[in-house]
Amino acid sequence: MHRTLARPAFDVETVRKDFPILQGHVWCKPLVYLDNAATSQKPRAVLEAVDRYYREHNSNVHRGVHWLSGAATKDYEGARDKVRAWLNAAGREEIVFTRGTTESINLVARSFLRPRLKPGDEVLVTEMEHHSNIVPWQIVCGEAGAKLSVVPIDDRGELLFDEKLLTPRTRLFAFVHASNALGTLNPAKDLVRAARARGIPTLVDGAQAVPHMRVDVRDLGCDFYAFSGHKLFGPTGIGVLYGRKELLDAMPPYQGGGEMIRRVTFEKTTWNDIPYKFEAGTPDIAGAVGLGAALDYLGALDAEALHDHEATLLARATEALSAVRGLRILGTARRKVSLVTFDLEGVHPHDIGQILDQEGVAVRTGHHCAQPVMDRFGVPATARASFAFYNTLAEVDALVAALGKVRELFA
Ligand code: C6P
Repeated sequence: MHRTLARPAFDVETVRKDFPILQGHVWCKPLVYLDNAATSQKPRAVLEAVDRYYREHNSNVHRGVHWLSGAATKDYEGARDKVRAWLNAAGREEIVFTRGTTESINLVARSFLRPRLKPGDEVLVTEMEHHSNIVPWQIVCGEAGAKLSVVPIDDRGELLFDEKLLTPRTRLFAFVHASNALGTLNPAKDLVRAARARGIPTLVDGAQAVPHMRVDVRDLGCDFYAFSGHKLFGPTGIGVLYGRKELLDAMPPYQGGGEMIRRVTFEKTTWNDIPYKFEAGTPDIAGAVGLGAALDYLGALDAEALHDHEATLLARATEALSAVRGLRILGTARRKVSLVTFDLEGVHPHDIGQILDQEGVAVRTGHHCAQPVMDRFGVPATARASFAFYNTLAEVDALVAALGKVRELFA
């Protein structure tokens, strides 16, 4: 007789116990936290690592000969090693700590793109970008007399990519890996390949991808990859820019100050090696420690089981929400991360958000910092439920039940 070795089912209730905030209540109702794309909740392992750092190792990095400074430096640089391994980057010097995705993109706009831009040049983005992956390019294009060009999207929220959009004037292709407004998961590897074939560098905004999947930057082949720690179950205030060594080496510093220098005189300053050249001033040491702890925590979970669980949440939410009278889902791409954006006929999204809140259900409403996406779908704002691996099917049902109340109130 054959014995099938089935994987144990993902035990979401056990995992939830790792997240203290999820045990909480709002308005006397159990919290149903469905705003994970804005920021995710933190497991106890992260909270404790940050607390331990401040209690036992707090000091400044790279600067002191004393024991504590050595301990803090080891913690901070250890976190860099963890991020390198997580992303499968070739070297630890390719991992720059920033404040988040937004700062990572601004760094590339200022230090990589700006010096290369000439009048008439183009930067290719997509119609589904977050403002953080539009405005920094727009600013430097404005200074240089260059312009943005845009990959349009279809009614499902999938890219209508045409290689002709990559022209001899394209100096960078910057695109979102997973859309925060629509959930679309873009074929990042194919897009990078198309750009590389023309010698065009790429930046991938990974803010919404990393919480849902393992990303291998060498497999993707991109030149830059940006993400925020706080969406990856780590602390706020810490983010990552991955950049290929040759490019980072050749780039001028982003900000001036301590740490990023080799030698300073009043006549001339020379730069430190990468990544320190891009880390002026005292960094967010505790944030890096917390991010490292988040990666350790995630690494101990079964990635495939998390993925399957999130796919189940997305399927259930999509099906149940589609059945709500007057509800329209924006973003029906064939490959999505686990979030659902919707509007409800006759109800302002802000009202949806407030009524859901009274039921303990936290969703985000507004333009999601993606106004071009709102324009594309002809709406000023939407509501968005975004899931993490610790959400449950019962929470999806709670969302649907709360939307039923919204319907009743606006009948
Ligand atoms: N999106 C959301 O609720 P920061 O703020 O730097 O950590 O991340 C900016 C950012 C960049 N790209 C994408 C795709 C994002 O989703 C975000 C943040 C949040 O959707 C806040 S607007």
